[in-house]
Amino acid sequence: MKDRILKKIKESQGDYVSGQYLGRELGISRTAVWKHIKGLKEDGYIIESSSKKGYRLGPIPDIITPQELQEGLDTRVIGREIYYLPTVDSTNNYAKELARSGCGDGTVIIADQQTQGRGRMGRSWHSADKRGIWMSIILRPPVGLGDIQIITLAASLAVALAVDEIFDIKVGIKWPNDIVLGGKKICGILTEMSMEMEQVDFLVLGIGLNFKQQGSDFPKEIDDRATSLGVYLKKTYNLDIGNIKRGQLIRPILSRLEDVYAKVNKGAVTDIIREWKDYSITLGKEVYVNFRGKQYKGIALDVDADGRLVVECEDGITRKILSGEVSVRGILGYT
Ligand code: BTX
Repeated sequence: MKDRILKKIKESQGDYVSGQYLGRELGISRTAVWKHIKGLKEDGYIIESSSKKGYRLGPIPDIITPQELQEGLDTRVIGREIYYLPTVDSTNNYAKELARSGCGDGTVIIADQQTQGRGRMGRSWHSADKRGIWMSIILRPPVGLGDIQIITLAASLAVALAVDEIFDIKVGIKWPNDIVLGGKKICGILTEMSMEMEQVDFLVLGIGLNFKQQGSDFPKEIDDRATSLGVYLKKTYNLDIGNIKRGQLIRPILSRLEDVYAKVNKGAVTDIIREWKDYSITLGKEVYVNFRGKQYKGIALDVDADGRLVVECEDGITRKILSGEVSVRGILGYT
């Protein structure tokens, strides 16, 4: 009912709508209307109330509820179901629970804040309140285990394409899926999966994208390696993104994700790799890689059809790395 009231007061485009009219249209009492309006205000909407004229919606704030995100979302699978949480330990944890209880392909879990955001290999991910995009997408791909790495690459490609579309800037992707601007990380992706009888049951793509943080919002330990879109755009183009809502970037990310996910499911893996390479800042660079417990220095030559990084190591052997740590020369020395 709250959603229907919101829709009605949005439709009036800044004019007052009386409680009586809303009650009549929706078949509820004026007191019930008032209660739902109170709920909408608690969600963060600015609604002016006048005893004579009724209710009027103010400018829409930076809210990431399903109602806001789904308005204008052009996807068929990704984000058709969205769970919003003001705060959560980790959207990936929440997503895994939800996936086990049987939710659909493309379900999105999004939070304003994470108290225990997770990175890869047990590391933590700093997720300040309303400053970034902290979301997880549950996928149930009909593909085999071998294509999981491609989906991970495809996810970073989707973020890169969306950032390009909205801000007209070209990010770099450090293999497999760190997104970098000006040598610093703006986005990390944590892919987790559950197998059943040797089949992929579900996959959780956790995307953490620094959006509106100021430089001082990052803890000391990471401020030499982390930045946000806001800091980068201000510094490079003197562009202030204070008024841009997270939803304006979340929707294109979900749309581009739907495109690349469809391509993976169709088997169009070479298209994904080709597009991914266009953003790569790893290929052609000197890298350090960990391979079966040992560290090697070499040159990153290519990404193969399985999404593995092909590295020509100093000992003359070419190794194919499926996952793990890669340090690239030129990103803060080696990062
Ligand atoms: P990662 O292991 O590549 O990166 C983690 C490392 O990055 C940390 O050890 C720290 O040095 C640095 N770091 C921590 N926070 C930030 C930040 N906000 N910006 C830049 N650098 C940072 C990358 O892991 C994968 C991160 C995925 C995060 C998403 S958020 C939604 C979902 N839920 C969840 O718990 N994780 C994912």
